[in-house]
Amino acid sequence: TAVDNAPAIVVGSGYGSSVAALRLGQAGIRTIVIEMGRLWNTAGPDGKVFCPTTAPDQRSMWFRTRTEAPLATFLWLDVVNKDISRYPGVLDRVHFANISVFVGRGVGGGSLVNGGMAVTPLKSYFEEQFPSVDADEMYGTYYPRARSMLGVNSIDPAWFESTEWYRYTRISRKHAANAGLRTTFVPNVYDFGHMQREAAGTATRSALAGEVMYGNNHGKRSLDKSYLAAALGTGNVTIHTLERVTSISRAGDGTYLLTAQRIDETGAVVETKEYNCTYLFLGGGSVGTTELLLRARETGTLPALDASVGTGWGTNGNVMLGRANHLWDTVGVNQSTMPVMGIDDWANTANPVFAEIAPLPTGLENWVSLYLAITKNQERASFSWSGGSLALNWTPAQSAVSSAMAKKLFDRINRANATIYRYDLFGSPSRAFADDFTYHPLGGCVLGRATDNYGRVKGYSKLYVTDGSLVPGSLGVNPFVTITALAERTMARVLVEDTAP
Ligand code: FAE
Repeated sequence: TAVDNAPAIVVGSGYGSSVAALRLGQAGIRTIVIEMGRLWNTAGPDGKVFCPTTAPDQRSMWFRTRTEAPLATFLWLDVVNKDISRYPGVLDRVHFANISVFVGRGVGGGSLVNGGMAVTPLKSYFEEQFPSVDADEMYGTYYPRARSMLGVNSIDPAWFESTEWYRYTRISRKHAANAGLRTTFVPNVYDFGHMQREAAGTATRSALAGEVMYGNNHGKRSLDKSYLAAALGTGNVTIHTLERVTSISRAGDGTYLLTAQRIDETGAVVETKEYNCTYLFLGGGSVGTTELLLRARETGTLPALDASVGTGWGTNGNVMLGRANHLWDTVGVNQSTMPVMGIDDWANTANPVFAEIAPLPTGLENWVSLYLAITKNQERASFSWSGGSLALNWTPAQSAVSSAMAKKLFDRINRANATIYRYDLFGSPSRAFADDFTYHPLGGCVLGRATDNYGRVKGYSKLYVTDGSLVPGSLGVNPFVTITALAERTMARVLVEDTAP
């Protein structure tokens, strides 16, 4: 087979990889981005790029015959999930023994499917998690750079107070206030100007049409519209899609050799490709990057990788739950899918929780207040490579730590409002807390342990990690702004120190 050469290769096209691709391209370095998902830019037979959330089709999920939405049921009826045909759809749910991980697949990675919440963590907690990183430099330079490149904006507070589309958020705010809890606005990359035009009927609805997890057809500034568009604009970056990197090794001259499998839309491998590069940037996400490195260490293709590769993994303490409201506390038929507010009880050292007020746009009044709680869960797990596949030793007891913390907070809210939990949302009866999945997989190649302080992988030169696997399992808030800012910091350093002729 022919070998495709480039000075730099970037694996994946999520946050970490998109930053790497843009900064390499701007530095005049020819770069190939290899992404296992498809490019989401062509409309299907219905005239839309992404399928509707309420009527998911093959575009919704990565090679499934049935969708696997986080909310499995409603009133215990199996009304949420639908049969679909196998196709490289945009959302994947990666199953491990006791936890599953939701990830985006396609050019733009998680930015295609996520809720767009663009939150900068508390500086004090960032310092706790990243003691070796200069926090002043992060908060003075790299966070602002990331936010501006990502197109972060905030909802107009006056519109928020008046629009029917955020009634569900205002109800949850009231219930939190009744328990003496503080709420805070969270910024987003969804264009709130567009959203207001959706509400006014002058723009095509996306956030106001229930779209989020299976992609937004309008309004959201996903990476393909920000970093990756700019990367392609340099003229130095090429993106190869539907190609999955399966192995990495090192040639005698110190360059890297990659094997990638190109698949068609049925998932069949149609070509095995070889790539060769001098600089290799891994941005496959916490699971994707850790899998590649662990496999390389365990199968002996990169034997000098550090023993800590595969360790330090956490869920960012994610738990989802719903509360049942009183009949007079309607959340509204109309709900925007983009969350804009969180209950901030992180300063409560006995039980730190940051809980996002999430939508449940079922198209009818459901009296549900839904939340994604981010808890300060200190539990960590490790990946292993055995029998040709990736395993993760996260246990149900480790998830129970998150649920217990969420329960403490929401018991307070329920007491203050004389309300109860909803038990019908997550599959099996009487389950109030969904702690068996995470949207925020973090760690596996932790900064300063598996890599140096800038994401340079220990044991090898010119090999870098730029994604969520650098974060040691917890951030306290949604992770993508931090992943982006850390990648900016890595690229600023690497392009000065490592690529000089
Ligand atoms: P990621 O964005 O996952 O990108 C990795 C890319 O690499 C993917 O496109 C993969 O297909 C590709 N890839 C992996 N392995 C390979 C391989 N071997 N060969 C080729 N390609 C490969 O990584 N975060 C927030 O901050 N705010 C939110 O509101 C938010 N909401 C979320 C909602 C949902 C439903 C989900 C699933 C996640 C959400 N997140 C949110 C998390 C956020 O999307 C996630 O932290 C980032 O996307 C992680 O960025 P990475 O660069 O690490």
